Amino acid sequence: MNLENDLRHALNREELELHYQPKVSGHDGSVVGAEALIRWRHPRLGLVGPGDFIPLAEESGLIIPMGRWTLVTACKQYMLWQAEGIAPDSVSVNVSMRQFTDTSLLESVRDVLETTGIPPGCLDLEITESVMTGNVERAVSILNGLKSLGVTLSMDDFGTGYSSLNYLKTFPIDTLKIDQTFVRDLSHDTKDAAIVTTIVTLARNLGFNVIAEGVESHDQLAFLIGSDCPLFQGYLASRPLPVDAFTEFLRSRL
Ligand code: G
Ligand code: G
Ligand code: MN
Ligand code: NA
Repeated sequence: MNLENDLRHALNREELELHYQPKVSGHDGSVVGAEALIRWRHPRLGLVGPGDFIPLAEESGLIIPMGRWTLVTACKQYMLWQAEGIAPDSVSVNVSMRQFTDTSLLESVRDVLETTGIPPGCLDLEITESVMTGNVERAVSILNGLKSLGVTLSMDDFGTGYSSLNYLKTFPIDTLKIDQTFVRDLSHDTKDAAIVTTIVTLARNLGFNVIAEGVESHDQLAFLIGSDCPLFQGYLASRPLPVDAFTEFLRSRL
């Protein structure tokens, strides 16, 4: 068995699928967004998570066509939700470092906007702080290029990487996603609580939106709402769901 070889065929054999996790307002439970999370339905191994194949896809370069497939699939799906009148404000797609630095990214995004007709402001790209570790001028220029297409940008896993506040100032991003490691022990760890309130203040003062990840309990949510961070993602609202189940979730929240 050779996983890399299997992965090579996964796209053509239509073994990849996107699950979606809602981004929710803690005030009224309304769904403001959907994050697309890739899964591989392997014929023998069953459902394989991205942690087990994204690194392989990055090494082999397969991440590039796979990333294109993810963009197209998520945007087409968004347009189906829109046609049904149940679309949230946006759909988010994760973009890894290798995809980010690939010269074809801008063209892929431009192309998907054109072919699917998704309003650019309804497509959100999630990047990580690792883009700050390479050539920063180049990173800023890529981000500006994406912004000029009208899509929004989220900084994923914020607080876990090289978060140079200096770079943050020059990055044209829209949203900070507070990493789940800070949220996990929020209710008992005063340091995590301090970090979360500080990130929220930072985001507010810089004019960014902010959302918390990995929210599992009402206690965590209550703290976040009290800290002016009502938007969240996490098992408390829903696990990532296969597309049909997620569509039902959207219908139920209307
Ligand atoms: O729920 P989960 O196991 O799906 O996600 C694990 C990791 O995989 C997260 O860091 C997430 O950002 C990443 N990931 C999920 N889907 C995609 C995708 O379509 N593209 C990329 N590059 N990363 C993804
Ligand atoms: O893209 P990102 O690195 O943020 O990926 C999010 C990861 O977190 C995915 O693997 C997703 O399945 C997982 N996740 C989402 N909500 C929760 C949660 O409430 N608790 C935990 N432990 N993991 C979560
Ligand atoms: Mn993400
Ligand atoms: Na994250």
